[in-house]
Amino acid sequence: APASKLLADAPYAEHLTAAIGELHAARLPPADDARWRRAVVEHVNSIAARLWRGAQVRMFGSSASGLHTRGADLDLCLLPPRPPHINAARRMISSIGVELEAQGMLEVLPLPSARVPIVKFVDRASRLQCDICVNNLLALNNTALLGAYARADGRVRPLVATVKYWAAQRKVNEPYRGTLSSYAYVLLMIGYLQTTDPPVVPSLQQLGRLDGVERIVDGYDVWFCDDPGAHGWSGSANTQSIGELLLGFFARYATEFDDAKHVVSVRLGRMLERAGKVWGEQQTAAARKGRRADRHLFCIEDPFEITHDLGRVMDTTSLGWTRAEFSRAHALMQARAPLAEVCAAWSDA
Ligand code: 3AT
Ligand code: MG
Repeated sequence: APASKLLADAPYAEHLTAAIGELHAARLPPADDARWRRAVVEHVNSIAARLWRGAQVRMFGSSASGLHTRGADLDLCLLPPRPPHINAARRMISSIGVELEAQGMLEVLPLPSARVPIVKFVDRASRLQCDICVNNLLALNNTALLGAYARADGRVRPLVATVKYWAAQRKVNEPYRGTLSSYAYVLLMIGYLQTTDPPVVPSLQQLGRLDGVERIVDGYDVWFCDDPGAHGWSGSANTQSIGELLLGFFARYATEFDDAKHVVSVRLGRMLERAGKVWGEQQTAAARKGRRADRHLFCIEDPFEITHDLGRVMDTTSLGWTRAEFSRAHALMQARAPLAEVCAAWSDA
C-alpha cells in the first residue's frame, strides 16, 4: 500500500515530526491560562452556590482533559445537589443567565429550551468563551476518559492538537454545519492509536477490567482503568514517530476505514463491524422501506453512551466535504507536502 511505502520514507516522516512538535508548541495555551480558567470556575461556582444551596460547578471538555489548545472554549457543568428534572434544568439555565448578566459577563446567551440546555457567555476578565450545562455527568466522565488517554502516551497530545488544528483550518469541525465536533476527532485519533500494530494506547475500558465490574452513570457503564501502569500496560511497544502516526491516521480514514462496513469503537479498541450495531439494522430497515436511510453514514460510537453515534451529525453533503478533506490530506502527504500545506486555511478561491 502507498501508506506503508511512505512510512518508510524517513526524511519526510522526520519533517512531519518536527513540524507537529512546532505546531503543538505554538498552539499550547499561554502560561497563565490554567489560572484564568480556574478563576472563571471559582467565579461561576460562587454564583451557583449563592443561587442554589450545595450546587457546584466543574470544568469539563478539553480544559479538563489536557487536550486543549490556545483559545479553546471553557466547558462548565453545574451540579445541583440532586439530579434536576429537565424543566428544572431549563429554569436553572435561565436564572444563571440573569446572574451572569448582572455580574457584567459579556455576550450572555441562555438557551434553556435547547435539547441540551446551556448558557453561553464570554468571561469579562479573561475573555474566555464559556458554556455552562447542567448535570452532564456523562460529559464529566468522558472528559476523564480522554484525560487518561492523554496521559497514557506522550504522542496523544501533539497528534490530537494537530488533527484539531487541521480540521478547524479545513472547516470540517463545525457541528452546526453538519461536520464533526472536536470530541469526535479526538475519538477518531484514539481509535486509530488503539489499532496501530502494535497499539500506541490500549482500550482503557477493557484493560484490567474484572468480570462483572461496572460503574453505571445515567444508565451507561462509565468504568475505565485510569492507571494502566498498574494493570499490565508497561508503555507502548510501538516506536513510530508522531510524523509516521499522522501519516497513518490520514491513510486510515482516507483509504482503510470503510464507513459502509465499520464503526470506530474506542470502547473496544478495535474497528467494529456495523452489522453488529443497531445503526446497521436501522439503516437496512429504512432502506427496505424505500426511505432515505437514517443518517448513520460514518459511525463513531460514543465510548459510554454506546447507542450514540458521533458521526450522526453528518449528512451526505457534509460527509462528502469531510471525506474530501481526508483524501486531500492523504494525497498531499503521499506527495510529501509540508505540514503547513496540509493544514493550509481552506478557501473557495
Ligand atoms: P475544544 O478544545 O473545545 O475544541 P473539546 O474536547 O472541549 O474541544 P467541545 O468543546 O466540543 O470539545 O465539547 C466539550 C465536551 O463535551 C467534550 C465532551 O466531554 C462533551 N461532548 C461534546 N460533544 C459531545 C457529544 N456529541 N456527545 C457526548 N459528549 C460530548
Ligand atoms: Mg471545549
